[in-house]
Amino acid sequence: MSFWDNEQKLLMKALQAGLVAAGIGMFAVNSAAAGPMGLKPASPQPTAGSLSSGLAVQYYGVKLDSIDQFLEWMEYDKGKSGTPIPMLNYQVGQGNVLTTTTNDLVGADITGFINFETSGTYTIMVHSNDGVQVNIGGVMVYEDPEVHGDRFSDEIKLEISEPGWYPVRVLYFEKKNSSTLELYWDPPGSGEIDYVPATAFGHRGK
Ligand SMILES: [Ca+2]
Repeated sequence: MSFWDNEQKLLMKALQAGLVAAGIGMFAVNSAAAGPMGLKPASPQPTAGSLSSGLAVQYYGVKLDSIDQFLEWMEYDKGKSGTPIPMLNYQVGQGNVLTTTTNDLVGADITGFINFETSGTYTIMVHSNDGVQVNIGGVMVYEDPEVHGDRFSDEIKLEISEPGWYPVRVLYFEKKNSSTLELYWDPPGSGEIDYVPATAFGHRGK
């Protein structure tokens, strides 16, 4: 499904709610969910050269139905360190999950930093299959926590008042069949939504 399909879905929702008839357009619907979320930059900020590229990942071989189950599972299983994830652009059908060599029954605890280079409003969107929870700057900005087919989030507005590196943690699992994990953004003034590029991610360690 494309970004524009999702826009159409939002419009349909708005029509069903009678908002368009009342003269309140799609932008009003989208921004209704926005607002300051209090995202906090990493403190202290990682020094230049101290970060490796991509995001670190810890993998778990487990059959999961929800992010809550995953969190419980991680209390008893330390998982295995995986190959770092360069960027979140995985829509692989029946293929291997993220940087694993397996195509089903994977939990992934993905951690590192994301760089917001300028202040302003960043619009992000998440595309997932199966469950996902996205935390940025210590705030859970999105979750779609149970088993589902490819599905987009709505547009999520992040108000960044202080440019810099923000901690990011994405909890994700793939139960069976196809898998997808994508993160898009539209930085301030760009006017285009695209993958968050690899240059915007970093993590400590190798
Ligand atoms: Ca799946």
